[in-house]
Amino acid sequence: MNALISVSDKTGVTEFATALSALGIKLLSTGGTAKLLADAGLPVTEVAEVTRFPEMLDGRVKTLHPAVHGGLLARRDVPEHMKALEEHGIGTIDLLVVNLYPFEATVAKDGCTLADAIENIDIGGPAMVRSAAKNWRHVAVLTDAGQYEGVLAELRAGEGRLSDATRFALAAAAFNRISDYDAAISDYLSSIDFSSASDSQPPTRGIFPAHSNGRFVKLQDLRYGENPHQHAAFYRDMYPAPGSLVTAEQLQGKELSYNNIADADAAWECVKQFTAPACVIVKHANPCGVAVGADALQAYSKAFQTDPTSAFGGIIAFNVAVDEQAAQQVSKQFVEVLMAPEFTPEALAVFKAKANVRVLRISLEGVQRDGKSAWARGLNAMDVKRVGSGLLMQTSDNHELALSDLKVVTQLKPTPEQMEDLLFAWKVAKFVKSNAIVFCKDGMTMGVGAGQMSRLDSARIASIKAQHASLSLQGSAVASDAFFPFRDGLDVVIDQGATCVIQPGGSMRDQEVIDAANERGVAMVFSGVRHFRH
Ligand code: 93A
Repeated sequence: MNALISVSDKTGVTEFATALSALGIKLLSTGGTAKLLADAGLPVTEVAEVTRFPEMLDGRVKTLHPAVHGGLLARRDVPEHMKALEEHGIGTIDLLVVNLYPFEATVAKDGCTLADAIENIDIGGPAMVRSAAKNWRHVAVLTDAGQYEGVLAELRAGEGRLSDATRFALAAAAFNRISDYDAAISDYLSSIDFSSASDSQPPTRGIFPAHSNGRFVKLQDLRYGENPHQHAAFYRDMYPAPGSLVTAEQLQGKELSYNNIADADAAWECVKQFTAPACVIVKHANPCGVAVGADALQAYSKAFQTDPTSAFGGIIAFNVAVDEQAAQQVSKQFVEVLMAPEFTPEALAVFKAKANVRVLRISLEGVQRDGKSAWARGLNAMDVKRVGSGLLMQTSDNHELALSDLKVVTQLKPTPEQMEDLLFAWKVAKFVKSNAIVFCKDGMTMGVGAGQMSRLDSARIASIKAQHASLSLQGSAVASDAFFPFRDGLDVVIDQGATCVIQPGGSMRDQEVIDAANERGVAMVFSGVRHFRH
């Protein structure tokens, strides 16, 4: 049995080749890999000896030869194929170990020029991988160091043989790898502004490539979709952003459902915005309670007060570690999913008693929220929506408001405390489905009106919510995700007790709305930014 080993990432390959050699498998290898193995004292034949052709063109042509591809592609069960090999003095290659030139890592580096990228497009490697994978009935192909251990165990147990199922699975994995690799090349090349490419400078890259090859890797099949009669699966981007939901580790609880995942994402993205300890409770993709506090317990208790009815069966996210006290308080309510960057052992012990609660730990390390580096990190900093047979892509709505962006438009100016509540309300409104009206006071939501076709109705609903929770809206701050088209919506929130309002401005009737605010003695600021969320 012959193995051809040609790897760029040489992690673990010496140990693997040593084990193959000990099983009596003959080793063939390309220049750099052959040298490494020979230096380790392994008997290895250079591919150049087999092809009777030196590696040429700076290594661009190493294995692109019938002596290699014949050995990979010949069907062992077709006598004519085996006769042809014999006639041309070609030996079979039964095991192929290849990992490719590091194209993805190269283009992810700052300062990568077009020439660097091009030189890192592997041609011979993928060609061999395709040949071997096509001939999976007779050839096993490994494309990742993570596969060495399992294959070795099976080879040892099967006296040098792998099962059909294993070879088939390896072939599927190989085509996945090639497909991801080609997608990375195609995404990169089609994102480049060619006129900006030079020998010494990295080219300018657009945010959106001409083709969308954004590849997703399946994480799991789901029991069902949004409704039980729909089928569903969960995928992650090929290059997930740090701190994104797909990087979560589930510590306990039932399997996540489709709706759990969608809601968990909304809660997690919202809570990530805050620097003070914060808690977000989500139901049906909308926050029904958001608060900041001195610690997890206080943030949760405040968030829960907003709308205890809706919080039942909620998805709860924290941006700080959950300790025992917070855990005990949370476990008094029915929770579907709980997320935090950390849980103390005592907190985890509290949840142990509630085996169904899905507890997710998501690291916040390396979380960047600048839109600029979005492309380098892949699709995950993108917001992607499917429409019939199409795709809408946009950079995610990660705009952060600075105090200097705000324009006070009324005679009354907000006090520093009011300003704090306004900014808090604004952060929450960004995560509420439009039309969004959010009442806040003292770092907590007091009433959330979400997803209505009219802003006026959202204002009314937010007020009703506060009444249901017996919260007083006297002296509250209100955020509106888009401008008030008329004064009526503003009048509703002032009638309820709001004393300051934040909204983007920009309506034809801004003056009417500003006049109304002045007439009724409330402070209003324009943010200049809209946060529609559909
Ligand atoms: O330059 S290539 O596209 N031309 C080839 O013929 C070829 N054959 C193998 N790249 C080629 N390879 C790649 O070389 C493999 O995919 C592997 O990544 C790398 C291993 O080279 P070395 O053993 O010299 O370090």
